[in-house]
Amino acid sequence: MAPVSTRLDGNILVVTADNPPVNALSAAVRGGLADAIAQARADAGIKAVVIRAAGRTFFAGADITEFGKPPVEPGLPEVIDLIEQCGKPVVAAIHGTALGGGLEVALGCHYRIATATASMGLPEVKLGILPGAGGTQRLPRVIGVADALPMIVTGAPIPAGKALAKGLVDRLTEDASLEADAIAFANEVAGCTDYPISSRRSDKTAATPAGVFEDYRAANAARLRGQDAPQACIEAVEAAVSLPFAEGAAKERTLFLKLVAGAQSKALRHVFFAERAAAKIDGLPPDLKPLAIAKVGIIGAGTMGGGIAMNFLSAGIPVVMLERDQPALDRGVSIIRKNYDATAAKGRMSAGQVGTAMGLLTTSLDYAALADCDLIIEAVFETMEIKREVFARLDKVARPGAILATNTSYLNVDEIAAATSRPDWVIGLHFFSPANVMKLLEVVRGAKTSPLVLATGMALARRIGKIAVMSGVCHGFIGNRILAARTREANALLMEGARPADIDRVLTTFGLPMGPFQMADLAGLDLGWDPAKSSGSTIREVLCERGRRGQKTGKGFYDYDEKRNRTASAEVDAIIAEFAARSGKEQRVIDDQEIRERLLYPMVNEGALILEEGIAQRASDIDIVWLNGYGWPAWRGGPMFWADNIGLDVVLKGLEKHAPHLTDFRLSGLLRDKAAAGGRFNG
Ligand code: T1G
Repeated sequence: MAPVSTRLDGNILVVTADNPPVNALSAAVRGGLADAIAQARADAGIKAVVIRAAGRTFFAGADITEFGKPPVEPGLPEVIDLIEQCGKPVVAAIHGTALGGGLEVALGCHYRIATATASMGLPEVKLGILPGAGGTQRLPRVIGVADALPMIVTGAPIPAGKALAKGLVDRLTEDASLEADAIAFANEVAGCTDYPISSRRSDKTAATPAGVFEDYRAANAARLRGQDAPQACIEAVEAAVSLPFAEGAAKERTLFLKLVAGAQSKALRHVFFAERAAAKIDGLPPDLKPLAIAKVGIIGAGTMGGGIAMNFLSAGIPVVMLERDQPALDRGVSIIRKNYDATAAKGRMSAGQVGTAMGLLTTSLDYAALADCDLIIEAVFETMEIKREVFARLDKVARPGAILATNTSYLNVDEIAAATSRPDWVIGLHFFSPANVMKLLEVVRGAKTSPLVLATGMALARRIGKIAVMSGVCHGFIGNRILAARTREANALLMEGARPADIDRVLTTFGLPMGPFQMADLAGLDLGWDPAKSSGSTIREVLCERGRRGQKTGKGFYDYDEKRNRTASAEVDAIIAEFAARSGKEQRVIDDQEIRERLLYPMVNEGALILEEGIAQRASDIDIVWLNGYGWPAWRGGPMFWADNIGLDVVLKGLEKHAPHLTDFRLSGLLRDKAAAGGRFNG
């Protein structure tokens, strides 16, 4: 069936696109829109046009699956020009998410009405490109540069109410009456004199505050560093205010074509599809219906337990939180309240929403309070002994059919499950700290975890707004196991003469938010350190013994001023050199290239081992873990995608070159074989 149909309603031509699941503007849809405009121009009886979409949303953008393939006419810019030059009023009827090319189609229309629940935006920058169908030229003309610039450069959508306030839409309506209201609106504007089409075409140059571009560049320099698309977005909007429309559109096209062919956009498009692939579990029966989770129990009201609880409370799911004593419980509740108040202070939640969320929280000191929970998550101390004890108790109080989940970051989920009589109901739900903020959730499948429990875990992750990746059982699962491989090399490099600040700088220059020693100072060097037992047997112990316990003590691997600005410490370098000498380690100068290869290549190798062992379903899952759990720069696509692009043979040669220095290293056969065959991890 053609994805675009038309019908006449009196003198109004109603054009409906129906291209599930999100009405992407495929070649067939573009052709259908062009035909519909031609029909409207040819028929004198037609006085105005309504463009709408069936299903759950107005056009959600160009069809991303077409990128990288030979272009098919008509192109989207041409279709939008046809709409704008139709000669009769065209009204966009927007519901759902009008995104990218979808909003650009709406901008080519002369009027826009939207449902109150709709949102709209130009997220192309998140794909490493820019709005390539007139968006950078029309949006500034419709809502002004000051409002258009952040929308285009950040890709963040705005709700319909804000769009109305900015003049991006002309009227709000309800979902149920959108089509009828759009037709009524079209009748209103058809032929009316005080809304001449010429005044509605967006080719008038927008007024621009002086210095808006310089100020924006200065305010966002750190955030935009290394990324091509945001810079190009700013350049395109500058063209919108300095050039006539046609020349500005040509500039936009040139910038778009350069970006879409570039490595960063290919990486970001990989990420887009990888995130969606991660939600799919190979081999699960397609008709498997996840269990309903109506009440969650959480054992442990510490930072993790409180953060985990917030995910469910914010999703409207009641939580009962358990602790060993009342003071710990009270502290936990106050952590949650403080976090919500901070969110409300930033305008991200209303006081009412905070009240509703807090109203869903109950607390108890008694395991019996968990008896009617559908899911119980343990977030207690990270020792196997304590976790097995907790699960043995849960086994006695949890109702049959309740899912028992551990939040362990490293420990063996099968061993924990074995403490119960129901290992098929046990799963790992590894949240990342802060659990109410970090998007990543590793869903750990035990050897006996049932498909139903696994499917429920994955569905629940989506419901609470997490990006879930399934992992098998190994020490550290996917993310932390790869982090451990990097940490081993970072520590070895210290002993061989690299300075903490150099190692961190190589990684932050690469695009990671922090290096291992900045992270260590933030977390605290004295995690798990016992002064009574300390024997100066590691660099961290020596630093702790010298009072260098991390940022919180004003010094760790770095020195910190009262504003927590960090500076490299000559004292630390001396301590490390002395420790290395005592350990019989030769110190030498190590260049950035060696540091980078020795930190990143072992990560790729560990990812390959994880694939070989079936711990991860696919290489792109590993990419998604490191993007969303550790801040790997999305415009590099993830560690496995990045390795594919530099060449697995280059990675292998680098590992072979550094082999004499590598610590606890086992070369992956998969990496070796793929390198030899000129293969890629990501297909
Ligand atoms: N093209 C092709 N497929 C798309 C698509 C798109 N634009 N958007 C979504 N899909 C697929 C997706 O892969 C998944 O497939 C299914 O639809 C459901 O998506 C010229 C050049 C709209 C908010 O960046 O943000 O316009 O896995 O799981 O969570 O300037 O999809 O089922 O096989 O994400 O409800 C700009 C991208 C494109 C919007 C819905 N537009 N999409 O979220 O469902 S570039 C975007 C989204 C552009 C112009 C430029 C979200 C959504 P499958 P989903 P969702």
